[in-house]
Amino acid sequence: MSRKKLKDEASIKVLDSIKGQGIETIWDRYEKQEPHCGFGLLGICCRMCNMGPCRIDPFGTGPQKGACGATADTIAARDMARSTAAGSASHSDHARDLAHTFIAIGKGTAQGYSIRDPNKLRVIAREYGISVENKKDKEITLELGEKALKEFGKQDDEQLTLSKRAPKKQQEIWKSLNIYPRGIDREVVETLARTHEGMDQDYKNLVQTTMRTALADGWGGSMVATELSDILFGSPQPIRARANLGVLKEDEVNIIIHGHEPTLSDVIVTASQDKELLELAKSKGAKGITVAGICCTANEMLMRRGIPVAGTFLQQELAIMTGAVEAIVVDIQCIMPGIVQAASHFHTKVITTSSKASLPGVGCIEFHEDKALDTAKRIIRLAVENYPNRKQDIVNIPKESMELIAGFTAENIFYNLGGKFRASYRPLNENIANGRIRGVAGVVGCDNPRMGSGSYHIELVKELIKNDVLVVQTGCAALTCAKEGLLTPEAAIEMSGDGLKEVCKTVGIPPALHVGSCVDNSRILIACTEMVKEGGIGNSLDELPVAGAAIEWMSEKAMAIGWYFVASGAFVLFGTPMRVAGSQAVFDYITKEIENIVGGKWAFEEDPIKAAHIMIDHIDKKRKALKLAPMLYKQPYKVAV
Ligand code: BF8
Repeated sequence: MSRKKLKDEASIKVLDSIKGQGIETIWDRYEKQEPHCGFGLLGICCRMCNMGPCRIDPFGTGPQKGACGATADTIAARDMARSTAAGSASHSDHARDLAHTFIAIGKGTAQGYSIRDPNKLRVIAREYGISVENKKDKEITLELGEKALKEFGKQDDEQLTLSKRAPKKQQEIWKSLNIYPRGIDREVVETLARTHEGMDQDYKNLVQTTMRTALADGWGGSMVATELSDILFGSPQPIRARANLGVLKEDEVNIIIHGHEPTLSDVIVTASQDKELLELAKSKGAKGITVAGICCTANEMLMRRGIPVAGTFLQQELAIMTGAVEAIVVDIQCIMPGIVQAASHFHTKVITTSSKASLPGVGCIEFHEDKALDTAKRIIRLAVENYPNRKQDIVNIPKESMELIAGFTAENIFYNLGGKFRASYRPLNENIANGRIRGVAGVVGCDNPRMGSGSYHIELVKELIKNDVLVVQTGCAALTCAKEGLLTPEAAIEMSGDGLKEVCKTVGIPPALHVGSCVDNSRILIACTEMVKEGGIGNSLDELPVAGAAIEWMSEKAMAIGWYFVASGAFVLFGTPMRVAGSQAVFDYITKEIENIVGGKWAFEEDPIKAAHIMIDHIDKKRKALKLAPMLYKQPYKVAV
C-alpha cells in the first residue's frame, strides 16, 4: 500500500530491480507493521511506569484512566512534551559538537579545518559580546566556541541568540507566559523531569514546557548550529548542483555521506580530491571518486560545496541497492538500521563515525577533530580498496537526476530579491503587500512511507506556488522537491501563479528556495524577523502572511521545529496529529485555543491539496487583517476545503 504513493522514478526503478531477491526495504517493513496500534497512534498508551502500559479506551466504554489516574489528556501531552525534548536535544547536541570543534580549532588541535567565513566569525562574535579588534581568527574562534558552549548550561539567564534576535512582541509574550527559555540543557532536563510519573499532569502546563523547550532549540540550539556552521564551512551562496540517485557514477568510486553533522563530511569532500587517493582509485580501475550526500549532511555539503545529492531519508537503502556504492559513511541522526541489512546483500561498507550513533555489527571509525583529515583519508582509502569488489553486472544506477539551485539564506536572500542596489527585504515585503506574492510558506521535514513517500511535499509545493505563495525549504522536503525540478528558476515559469512568476523571473530565482538542513529552519525564523523589521506586512511574527508545513513529518526533531514555530506565532501544518488525537482537550487546545495565547497554532491534514489551501486560507486571513492589496492576478482555481 504505502509504496503506491511513491512517485520518484529513480526509487521505483531500484525497487523493481531488487524484486524477488529477498531484500527488504523500509516499505516492506512498514507494511508488515500495519495495521498500526490505534492506542499508540492516538497517543493514549502510557509507558511511563511499570504499572503499565496503561491504555485509555478511545470509544469511552473501557478504562478512561491509567492505574495512577492519568487521563488521556495527561498521557497525550506528556508524550508530546518528551518527544519534543528529544527533538530539541538532537538539534542542540549537534550545535554543542560544533562548539567543541570551534574550541579545538582555536586551540590548534583540530586537523584539516580553516574558518571559511571570517567576516561572519566577527559579526557573531560581536553579537556574543566578544571584542574582535586586533585579534586573529583562531583567538576569536576559541572565545566564540567557549561562549557558545556556555549557552547550553545557562540556569536562569537568557540565550543570547534569542534575546538579541527575536521580535520584541514575541519576547514579551514568552515572558508573560513563563515560556522564555533558559539554557538548552536546563529545558530538556526539566521537561524530562516534569514528564516523569507523578509529576506534571496538567496538559496546559505540559504544553507550556513543550513550547519552552522547543524555543530553546529554535532560537538557541538550532540557531547556534547554523551560525557556527556558516562560519566554519562557509556561508552558503546560491549554487547549482544535481539531486537523485543518478548522481552516482558507474565508473567511479561512490561514497555516500549521510547524517547531519558536516564536520567529518566536509573533510571527506576535501580529501576526495587528494592526488594520492585519486591515483589509488585509478589503480583500482575507477576513473575518480564521487562523494554524494543523503539527508541533512547532503544539505550542508550541497549548499556550501555543490556536492551532489544521492537522495532523501527514504533513499538511504536504495542508494546501496544500486550496487554502486563502495561506502556509506554515517554520522548522526536519521540513520536507518535497515542500511546494514541492505549492505549485507551488496559489497557496500557501512562505516559509523560517532560513538553516539552506533550500529550493531558495524565497524566504527570514530571521528575526532585532531585527526579529521587522517580519518577522512582512511575512510576514502577503504572505499577505494572496496571498488574491485563491486559486481559490475548487478550495478543498476537509475539515470534520473535533476538540476537545482541551493544555498539561499536569511542574509543573501535580499540580494537575490533586490539586487545590490536594493539589498533589503523591501522588494519582498512590497511584492507581498502589492499582491504579487500572496505570502511565504516553509515546506520542510521528512519523507515518510506512512504518507506520500515524498510525493505529498511535491503536490503541496506545486499547489502553493500555483497560488503565488513563495516557498522556502529545508531538510528532506527540499531534497524531494529538488528531484522534481521545483528548485529551479524554470519551475517559476512553468508552474507558478502569474504574480510569483513575475517576481521570480525578474530576479531569476526558483519559486521554492532551498535554505538548508533541518537546523537551518532557524534561518526561516530570522528571515521572518527581517520581514517584520522591514515593515508593512505585520509588526510581529504572528501578523505575517506566512505558514509552515511538514506534511510528511516523521522524526521527533520535526515536532521540536513545529513547536518553536507555533510558539513564535506561526501557523504549522502536519499531515498527521502528533499522537495527541486521543485527547480531544489537547487537540482542541493546540489547534484552536493556543492561537489566542502565542499567536500560532497547529493544523493537521494529510491531503496535500487540501493542506495547501488550509495554508493559503491562513495566509489570506493574515492579508485581510493587515488590509493588504487584493491579489494582482486571478488565480488558476480554488479548492473548497
Ligand atoms: O533533520 S528531514 S528525515 S534528514 S529529520 Fe531526518 Fe527528517 Fe530528513 Fe534532516 Ni530533518
